[in-house]
Amino acid sequence: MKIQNFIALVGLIISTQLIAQDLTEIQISTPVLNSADVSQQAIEDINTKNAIDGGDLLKSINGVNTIRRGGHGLDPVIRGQSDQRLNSSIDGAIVYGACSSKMDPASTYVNIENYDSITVIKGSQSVIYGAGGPGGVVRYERTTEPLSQSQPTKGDTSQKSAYKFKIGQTFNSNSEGRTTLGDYTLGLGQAYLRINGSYSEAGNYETGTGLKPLTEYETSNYATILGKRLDDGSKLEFSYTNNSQENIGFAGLPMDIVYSYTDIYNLKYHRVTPFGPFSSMKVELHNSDMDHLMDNYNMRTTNTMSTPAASDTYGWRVIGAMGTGMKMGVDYEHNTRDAEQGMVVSSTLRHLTYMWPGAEIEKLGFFMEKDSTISNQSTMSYGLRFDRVETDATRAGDDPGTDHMLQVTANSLYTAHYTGTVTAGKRDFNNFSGFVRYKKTNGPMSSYYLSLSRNERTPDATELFHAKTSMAMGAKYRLRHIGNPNLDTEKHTTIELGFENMFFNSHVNGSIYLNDVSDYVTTYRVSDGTYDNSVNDARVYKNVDATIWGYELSVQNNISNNLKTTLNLNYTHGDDDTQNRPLAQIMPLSGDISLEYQTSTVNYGIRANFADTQDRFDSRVLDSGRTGGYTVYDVYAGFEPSENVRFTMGISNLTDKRYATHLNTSNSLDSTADRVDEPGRSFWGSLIYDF
Ligand SMILES: [Cu+2]
Repeated sequence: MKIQNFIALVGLIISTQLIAQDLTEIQISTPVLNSADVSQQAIEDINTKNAIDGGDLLKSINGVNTIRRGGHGLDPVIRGQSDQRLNSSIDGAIVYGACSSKMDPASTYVNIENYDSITVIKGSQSVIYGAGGPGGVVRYERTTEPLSQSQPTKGDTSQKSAYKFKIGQTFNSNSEGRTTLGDYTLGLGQAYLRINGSYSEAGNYETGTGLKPLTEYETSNYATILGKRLDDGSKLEFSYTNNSQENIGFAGLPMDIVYSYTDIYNLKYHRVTPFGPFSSMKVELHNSDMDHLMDNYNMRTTNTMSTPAASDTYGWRVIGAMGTGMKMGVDYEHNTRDAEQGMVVSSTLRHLTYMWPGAEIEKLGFFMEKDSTISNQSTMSYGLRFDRVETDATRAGDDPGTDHMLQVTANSLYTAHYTGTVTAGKRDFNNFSGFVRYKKTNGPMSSYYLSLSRNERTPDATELFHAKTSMAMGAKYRLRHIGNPNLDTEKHTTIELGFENMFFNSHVNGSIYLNDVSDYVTTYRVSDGTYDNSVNDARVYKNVDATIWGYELSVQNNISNNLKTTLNLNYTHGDDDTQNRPLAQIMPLSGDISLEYQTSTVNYGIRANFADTQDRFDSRVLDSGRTGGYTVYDVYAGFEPSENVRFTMGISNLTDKRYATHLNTSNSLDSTADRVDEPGRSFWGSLIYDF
């Protein structure tokens, strides 16, 4: 299948009610056409550009925007929520980045050519994918089956030599970026061995004005997957993934990645025969270890800062299916994050603070979810989740040294910037989340749903414990970034209406939501932008009340059998009700409109991507300021000269326009640019050979 179903598939993917229903189906008796196949197609069919990483790929989905800090590591935002407010998993492993400056949100570790499917659930429409995650769920997965099952033409189980092989090469002219990929599966009857890998590198890209911000990167990714379908049809699979990133430039940050080395291990047992009260069940174990080093020595002319960091996570989940449409389970995860702030003081590199002072967050969750059929046309779905969360900062009282007065404990920084004597210690949280959703289907292209949800999230390691110190610069502490160990949990209550219908021959699909948040965790400066108080100039955190509302809308029209248009729109509006100001990092009205022609072997398309001006911003910490609107154009084409060969090419940003999304961070290196601009015009292409 090719582009002809791209629009319909993306429609399926982004339609939260469908995805939520499909995903909660954990019956996995046979590899039938399920949501995994749908999304698997989608990852191949979102080929109207060469995606840099997982975040860049997600931008192809309406309602997902990204924060850009450099050429790599695009940070996805769904409904105004990013980073730890999205529950991101890689092959089921929960991944927390190892960088306290957000160089590596989870999606960064996805070299997309190595994955088969991507699933996005916007908002709180399911409780089985971990604690918190009010913005939604993002899952990257590989789907491997014995070749005897997935490839009947090649996989004669009597033959020992069944295999699949894919190789490919991509290029981008602008950054001189290229990715080489390979994917090999060896079938051994009901067992399989899959090895895949990719290597990517790119130089600094050029913006529409000819500026070349520091955006180069180099990454490699490989994985080994060993699995087997057991005699009863159950599946046992082990996978190991190695991701390596080196010399990643961030024009939008004070430092760059020297290296990030990641190992991810997964063990999965998906049982399809009854066990106790369960008709089927999933048992999964995961572990991820990350080592990260950032500095401003390696790729810049300065040499003052160096921060080693690490993030280690392990966990497991057990989910069982019972009766009709009922799932229940338990999950657990334990994350430890460490970072040490190093700075050259009086020409000696000194360890100033434990910036993530042994930050440990442990979560134990119990959940149940059920889909009930009320009538032929209507279903009621609901879920409940309880999380016991424990947080600690085991090194908050540790003194990193006594050689210099700038060497301080994390506790002394919390105390300097918050009320009273603040000592980070062990805290417990009891979090309750849940949803109820009513869906009515009137026909194949006609339905609506109404949902009400609550999502409770414990603040993350940075929000609670970050301890970055600085000297006073002109009697101000602007560079300090201090977490608040006394933050409360964030409570999101959301009402959402979704609909799908045919209007004037167009397939219209959309959702509108209102999210009322108690104790939203926000970052700010007490000086309120006046910068006249030395201590209050630091970046700190507090809980506020907030309101976020918005919509996603998609309209598809078939002009003829081969010609289609699609309009995607998304809008988010965020208010900090306590401080009576806009929330930071909120994308204005944006979207795209495309015209596509396709047959079974070729496709051509032109697309305009646009965003409105954003006048609502909070420039104290995160926003650069007001952002102008823009429209940029892409053209693309794809060819399948034979069943095994796929060739795509295109030009992105056709008019070489200089622009930046409102979410992009300030450019800290180029004086002529106020923020990290998006790439200018680029010719790109890819050639994939599958045999
Ligand atoms: Cu970093």
